[in-house]
Amino acid sequence: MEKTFAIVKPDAVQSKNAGKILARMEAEGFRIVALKKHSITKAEASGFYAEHKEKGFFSALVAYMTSGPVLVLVLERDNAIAHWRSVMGATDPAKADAGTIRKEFGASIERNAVHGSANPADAAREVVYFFPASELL
Ligand code: 3AN
Repeated sequence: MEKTFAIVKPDAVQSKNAGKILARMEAEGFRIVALKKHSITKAEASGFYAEHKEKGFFSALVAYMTSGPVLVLVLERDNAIAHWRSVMGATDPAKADAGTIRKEFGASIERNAVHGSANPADAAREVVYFFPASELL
């Protein structure tokens, strides 16, 4: 069993698609290990996306991720990291395959509905970034 970290981003929460996305997570065989609604601070978003801080879209990304509450989650199943990324689809919803969450719910490359860890090292870092061990159940 593997864990991954996911975010239901502000656009998806605001458009009331969070419930459908949670149902899709369970339908895909993920166990929800942790889940909370959270308002990401500017400092948290800047640290979370530190790898992108030199990119032109960084300040817009931080503004967007702090524009409204999100759901943060830890998900578990076999091959969780790769499977969740395949269910999310490509970063740009316009390029995402039919049936993926970003195709269905993403509005743009920035407002793309969901996040998922890219690899095991990122998953480990991202889980502890938002959850103490006592909240992993
Ligand atoms: P992914 O979330 O698919 O792993 P990353 O890590 O390359 O994609 O990008 C992190 C986030 O930054 C994306 N989810 C998206 O919201 C935003 N982003 C990535 N590329 C762009 C871009 N070219 N323009 C605007 N926002 C972007």
